[in-house]
Amino acid sequence: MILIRRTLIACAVGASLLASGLASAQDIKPRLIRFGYGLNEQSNQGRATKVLAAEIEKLSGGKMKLRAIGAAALGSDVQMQQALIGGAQEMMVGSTATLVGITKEMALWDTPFLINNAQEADAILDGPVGDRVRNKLEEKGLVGLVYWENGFRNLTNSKRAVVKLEDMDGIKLRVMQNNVYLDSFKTLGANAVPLPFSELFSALETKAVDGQENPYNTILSSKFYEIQKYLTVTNHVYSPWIVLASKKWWDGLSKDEKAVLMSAAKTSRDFERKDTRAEATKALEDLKAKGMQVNVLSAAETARMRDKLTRINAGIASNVGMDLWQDTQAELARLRAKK
Ligand code: TK8
Repeated sequence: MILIRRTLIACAVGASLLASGLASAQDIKPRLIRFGYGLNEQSNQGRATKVLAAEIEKLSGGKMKLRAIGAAALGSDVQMQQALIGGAQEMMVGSTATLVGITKEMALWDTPFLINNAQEADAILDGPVGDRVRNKLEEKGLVGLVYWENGFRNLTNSKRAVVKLEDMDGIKLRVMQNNVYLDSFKTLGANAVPLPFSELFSALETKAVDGQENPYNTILSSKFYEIQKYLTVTNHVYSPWIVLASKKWWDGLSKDEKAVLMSAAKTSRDFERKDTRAEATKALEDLKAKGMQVNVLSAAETARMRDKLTRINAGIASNVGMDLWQDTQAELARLRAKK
């Protein structure tokens, strides 16, 4: 009898210990953040994601944990955006161009030849113009934290070297899922087809499309050199990425948690831009070494390209709003006059 009693007491004590053990284990269980991205782990996107994860872990003292999932394993940019809006996924990084269907002001970043160099990119994206565009996301269920650099986009294809504009005639060119890109490349004579990035490699490999356009870094990290012979340096647009959070989820975070994420996002941005720029300066040589045939579009042909594409600008301006368009032009003029 005494033995039974002792055992019962021991069990009760054991159970309560277990319960309190569980409770404290729950207290320290980190807040898990599923963070999706489209490129592979070895890319500039993958490297900056690691910095973001480490910074969040450090600043939160291990209370928040980023689970990074690359190579579009959580879906294409567009699919992830929808998952964030619905609250099924917490965070992602992806192209601003695929957000235009949600927030029309994002089309500003698709303006051909809008930004001339890295200094202008930083000043515009991190300044009032960039903030204005970023903040527009909130009413659509997204929070834009910071812009990362995707970079200046260049043209690749498997058909022929593009030396003059006419060489683009009939080239089946994959573009991002975005009307500005679609119109731009149709205007230039290409047969533009919108496709998610996650389907691009196999579309190029099977020759469903002949070409695509992306920064050097991506042509390298996604191994497009294996299936694309020709690279034409066009620098036709500066393309940003944006780090996003689900607003549904964000609204449930504490002030401290939001501050951790914002600060970590800024650290990741500063790293990402430096890292991307360093890689871009070497990437062209790497791509040549991998066997790509590279040509730089001449100044005269670039001028023709610009000229044709100014037709697109009026449409972008009315899409993003005349006010934002004019403020951007004024800000750029101010930056250019400073020099
Ligand atoms: C990766 C994309 C990519 C973009 C594209 O998910 O789609 O061409 O440049 O970086 O966001």
